[in-house]
Amino acid sequence: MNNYLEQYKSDGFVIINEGVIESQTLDSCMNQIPLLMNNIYETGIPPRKVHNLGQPDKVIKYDQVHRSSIPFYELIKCKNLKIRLQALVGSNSLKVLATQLIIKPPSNSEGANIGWHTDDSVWNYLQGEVFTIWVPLTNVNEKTGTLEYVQKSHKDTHSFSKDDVHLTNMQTRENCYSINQSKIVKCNILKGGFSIHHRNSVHGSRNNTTDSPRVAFAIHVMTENVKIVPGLDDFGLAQNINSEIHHPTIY
Ligand SMILES: O=C(O)CCC(=O)C(=O)O
Repeated sequence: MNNYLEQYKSDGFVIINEGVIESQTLDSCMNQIPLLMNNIYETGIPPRKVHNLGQPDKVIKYDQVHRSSIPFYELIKCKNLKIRLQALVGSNSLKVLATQLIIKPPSNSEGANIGWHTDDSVWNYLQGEVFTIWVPLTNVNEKTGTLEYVQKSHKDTHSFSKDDVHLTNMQTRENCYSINQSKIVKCNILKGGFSIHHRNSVHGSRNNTTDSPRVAFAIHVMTENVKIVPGLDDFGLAQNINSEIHHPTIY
């Protein structure tokens, strides 16, 4: 087993702080943001949902941005990422389930952070190997409101609610869930690196105290070892599973 995989299995996440994704690929995505903010979608397909657009003190989020904007699709398909993921994950295949573009403005307001949650709390319709690749488009550190993980929390049982987990607030969640502060690991990642987290790993991110927006692209992926639970809303997954626009293949 490779070291990164061992770390992922032990901690519930792994941080690859190496220049895997080329700057040009990340910059092309950053250059799309003004277009997206003006509802201009290169492919003609709108994102599934846009949250908080026009609200400067809140996290702005675009769901399924990869089908609206070509550079995000190209990032998913980038060769270096594919090679690293193939070596690290070791599955026969890896496909995109969903993506999110998360833009966190510099602000100390309550709506400008992301409360503790697990991705699992919205994946009740899926059993098996689904996880998240978190790609910051710029350098991230504590000041930018980077992603924070609770080490080994994937081994615990959680009861996070199913509301839009990426838009809940950190302060409220800290009151509801007791987090072991000594287990928190903050992602300090230079541009080109990324992290991977388990579906049951607790994570969240605080306010951005810099002068520029913190931008990250979350790619939720599934291996061949995944099953759709019958009888639940699967958000069109079964119907579109073979569509490269909706669910691109990484390898
Ligand atoms: O970008 C963030 O701060 C949160 C990301 C997240 O929750 C996720 O990728 O699952």
